[in-house]
Amino acid sequence: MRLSRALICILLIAAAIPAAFAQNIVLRLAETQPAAYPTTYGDMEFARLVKERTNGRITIEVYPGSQLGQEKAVIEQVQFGAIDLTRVSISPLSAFAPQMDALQMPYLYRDVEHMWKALKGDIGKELLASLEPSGFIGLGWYESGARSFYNSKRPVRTPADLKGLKIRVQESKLMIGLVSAFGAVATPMAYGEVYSALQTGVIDGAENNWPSYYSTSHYEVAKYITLDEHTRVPEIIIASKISMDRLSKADQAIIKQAAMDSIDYQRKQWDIYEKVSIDKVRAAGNVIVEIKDKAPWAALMAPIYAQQTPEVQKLIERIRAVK
Ligand code: GTR
Repeated sequence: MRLSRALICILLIAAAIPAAFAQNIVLRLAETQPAAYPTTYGDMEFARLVKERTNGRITIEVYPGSQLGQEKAVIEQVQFGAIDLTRVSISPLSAFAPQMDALQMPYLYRDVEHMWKALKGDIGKELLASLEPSGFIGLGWYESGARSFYNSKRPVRTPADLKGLKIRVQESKLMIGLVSAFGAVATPMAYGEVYSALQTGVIDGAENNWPSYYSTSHYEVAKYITLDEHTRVPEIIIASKISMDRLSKADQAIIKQAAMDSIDYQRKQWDIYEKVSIDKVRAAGNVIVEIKDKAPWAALMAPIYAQQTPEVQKLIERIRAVK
């Protein structure tokens, strides 16, 4: 029996379809920030690069706005493979990987470039790799500016003005210690609950970077912001080791490289959004207290440094030595 050419073509295509489908992979990425936010823009760029470099075979679906849960719960799910990827702050991640605390020490970096030199150099590479025994594959870092205090009660000009204020912190031991060392009452709470807690007076204030202060509308209910810039807390993209182990080595490499290649894009988006946030908050008439001399603030952080494990102390020394 001779098959016509057309029939052969149809048979070949039909045979290829299941194979192509079988190869298609969809990975879910959880993002706590809204769709219009620089970390989410970074996630989208990461997803775009993966799609392009696998000719559409791997799709990363980005779920912004905490659709897949609040950060701590998401990290747990990534650990046991229920969520494939997430972009989180290293603050909550440090509960799962305490060495990460080295990166969020108060008044550690001389400036933003110092932080990026550490992240892009050996220290950053080692810290990404150090996550594997905890069930994560560290893929890359994103910018998150500097964090400062804001509250609904009064202008804070000195650390003494923070005394007794109930300040929300991320679910991080280091952050609880830090805020307590300033004399405030640290209240750990998920990000998504902070707005109503401020509004109802359950807490007096919180601390975050400009884009978060603005995009969450916290600035509308906590009018006093003090630019003490106590920490720079990098954001991180992590994958579930369980999810990554299911992929070929070649696909793992594409994903790792794409995450790294999305960093510069995210940093640019960060700068743009940070400026917009500052302008919007100024225009709203908020009270912005500048801190010229941060030395008295930094001095209060000595006990936090003293409490760190030898492993974190060593990392801190190495970060400080980065020129
Ligand atoms: C933001 C960060 C979020 C979240 C939040 C918080 O700056 O982008 O991932 O950690 O802070 O304070 O909970």
